[in-house]
Amino acid sequence: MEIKVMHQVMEWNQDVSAQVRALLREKRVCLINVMGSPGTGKTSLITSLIAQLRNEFSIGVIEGDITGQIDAEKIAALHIPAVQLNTDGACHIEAMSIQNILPHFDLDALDVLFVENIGNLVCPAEFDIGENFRITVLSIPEGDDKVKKYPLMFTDTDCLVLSKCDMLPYFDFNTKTVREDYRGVNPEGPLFLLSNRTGDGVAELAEHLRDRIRRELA
Ligand SMILES: Nc1nc2c(ncn2[C@@H]2O[C@H](COP(=O)(O)OP(=O)(O)OP(=O)(O)O)[C@@H](O)[C@H]2O)c(=O)[nH]1
Ligand SMILES: [Mg+2]
Repeated sequence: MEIKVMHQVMEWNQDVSAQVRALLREKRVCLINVMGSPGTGKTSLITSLIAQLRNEFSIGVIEGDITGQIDAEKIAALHIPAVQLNTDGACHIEAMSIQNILPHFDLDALDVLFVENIGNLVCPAEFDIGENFRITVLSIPEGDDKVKKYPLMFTDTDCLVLSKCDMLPYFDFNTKTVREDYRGVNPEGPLFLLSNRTGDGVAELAEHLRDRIRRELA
């Protein structure tokens, strides 16, 4: 399987997120920026959501990683258009990279473009990539203190997903603590508890996204 691999341009000097947003608005494409730690379950979540949403929306994925094309291969195996972005060391994706990659998708045919950001709870939250909305993923094994320790990732997001909830019996993870901390920094933000393994909670998140995507595309 041939995967298109692009590289992040580092000598940028301008924020082009507004241009990305304008183009996607014109093309009626909803960009969803998926952020969270390495291994938190971002690719698994995108895969779960593709299964739920692909009947209604035409979906594409940009897979961000420091190097390699493992995640783009996983998405392409689902017969979903996927481009791998390698940042070659950078800890976040920049709007300029999205702008460079967009011509590799048939934007006229696309409704939803997921971007899996680099696994990192800090830097991705600081960079607007032209997204319509953001999903922050936090998995149970990471611990329930992360909202307090990395607030920006939970403040500057439109939705918090607690993933790997099938692991709750094995970790001292207090969902009430996370819920309260999240309320404190993001009073309006919805929170979803789900498992990509068992499928619990995935339909509820998909329903929420369906509504949001329809509104963005209207
Ligand atoms: N038990 C359990 N494991 C999960 C769940 N979601 C993902 N995993 C596992 O967690 C590991 C990492 O999942 P990925 O989806 O690759 O995580 P990621 O955030 O995309 O990782 P990077 O791209 O490396 O940052 C894999 O072994 C998954 O099978 C879940 O809901 N429950
Ligand atoms: Mg991944």
